[in-house]
Amino acid sequence: MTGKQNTREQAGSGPLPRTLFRGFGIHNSWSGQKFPHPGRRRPIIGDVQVSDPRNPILSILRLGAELGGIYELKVFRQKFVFVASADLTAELCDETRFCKTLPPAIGALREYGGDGLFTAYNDEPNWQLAHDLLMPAFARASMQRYHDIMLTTSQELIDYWDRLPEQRVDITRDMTKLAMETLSRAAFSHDFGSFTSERPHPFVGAMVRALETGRRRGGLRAAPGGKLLGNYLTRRIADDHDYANALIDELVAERIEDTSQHDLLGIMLNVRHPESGERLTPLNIRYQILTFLVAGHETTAGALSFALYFLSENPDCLALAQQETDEILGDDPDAEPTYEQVAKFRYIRRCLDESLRLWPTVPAFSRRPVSDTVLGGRYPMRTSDWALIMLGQVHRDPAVWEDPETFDPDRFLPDEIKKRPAHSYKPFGTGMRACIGRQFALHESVLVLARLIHRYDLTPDPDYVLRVHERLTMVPGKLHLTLTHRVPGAGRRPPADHDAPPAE
Ligand code: MNH
Repeated sequence: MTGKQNTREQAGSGPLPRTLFRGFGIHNSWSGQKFPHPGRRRPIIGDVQVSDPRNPILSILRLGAELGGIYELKVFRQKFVFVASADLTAELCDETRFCKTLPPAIGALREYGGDGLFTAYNDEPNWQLAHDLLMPAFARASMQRYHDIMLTTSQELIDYWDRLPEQRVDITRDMTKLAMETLSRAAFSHDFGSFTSERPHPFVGAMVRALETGRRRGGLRAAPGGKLLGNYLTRRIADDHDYANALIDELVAERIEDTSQHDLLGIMLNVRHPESGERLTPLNIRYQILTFLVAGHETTAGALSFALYFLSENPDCLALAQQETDEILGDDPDAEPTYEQVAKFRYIRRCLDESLRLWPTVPAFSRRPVSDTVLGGRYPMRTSDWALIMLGQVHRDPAVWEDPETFDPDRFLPDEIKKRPAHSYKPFGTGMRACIGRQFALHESVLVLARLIHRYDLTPDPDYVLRVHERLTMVPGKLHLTLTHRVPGAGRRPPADHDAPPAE
């Protein structure tokens, strides 16, 4: 956390007992309360050895599996509290009592994201300003324009796949290209040419390195010598940061003269707030561009990749989804869905929802109380205390989800959703700081899935075992699928020789 956050968010006050010595000097001390933690804790360094620094979220999910609805890890003087149960999550999602906070790893991202939408503090004026200015860019009229872009980029993907000599494709790589291209064209009217090169755009690699370093530096803050090491890490990734900034300059430079585009960048550069007349500053615009590049593509790429993985592993679900595309799109494998048709792929949407249940690509978000309170009737929380909601666990809480490891899209039938308690499914976060791009991501994902499975059958490698990678977000690692062209509607049609007279 930066000094700023200390003054903003650590001003704990109120009637809770101060446990002077037990929690003293610990960041996020929860007044010295102890929660279950994994393994044997070492003096001073705490649980640092049990978690894997390269895959922190995956190792926490593994370690936390047996620890119940709330547990902790301590790394030097930094305590992390994790919430894994649906009932505590529902409480933390109550906006009258709790709000978003930036844990150290996200706080460290402010070096790149500044007061951009994702990394802004709740009360920073630029959050409200950018939110008000950019919300219309996600309203229905804008989505219609993005729809056409999504059709074009998905066609480029299809052309690229159809040209390949063998149709065994790297799904995560190609979904990343697709989502990057869609986002950059929709938001910035910029073509990155992702499908004309073998590798995804180097921006992704640069950002992975830069943000990973930020995350590590955030984790180091509470360690002895952490600051020095942090400065070293900062210098090491300076090139990546320069690279990202140059890219952003390029995006902006293209547009200084051209004020005709009403995309996200056009709004940021040219539109004033309807009431206050305020505009975003050039520095804030830079933060927003980076935020949208990062937040807007890998999350969606991961969601698409997991959905394709689950469909390929569940042939019955794939068959039902393909049948739906045949009903809506007909027998032409090149058919493009209209904007209105995208909302009609109900079964495909359920497959996507179910994928995001099992593998939410943004794996966690953080909450803190707006004033001192008690969580779950028994855990006092001061405003300086915060908890990470671990979606991978909440979405498998056996109190809510029957047979939670099974991929079953029908959990998202309207009647089933109604039966579940509120806030038991939160892949897009919650409240005023929930995902601004949710509709964009859902529209893109359903459209792309529909087109792809309408056109292709998907065959996984026979010995593939899902291995999740932590990049900026969670994505399936080394996922290859073999595509075979299908004949849409073939399953429905009577045999080809149905006109022939009976054989006897
Ligand atoms: Mn998105 C916030 C998940 C796609 C832009 N996004 C969030 C949060 C989650 C999330 C969770 C809340 C984090 C928190 O509380 O700290 N987002 C997703 C997922 C997908 C996704 C799972 C795809 C699937 N997000 C997108 C897309 C865009 C986008 C696409 C842009 C076009 N998301 C954002 C922005 C925020 C955000 C911007 C921050 C919003 C705010 O705080 O005002």
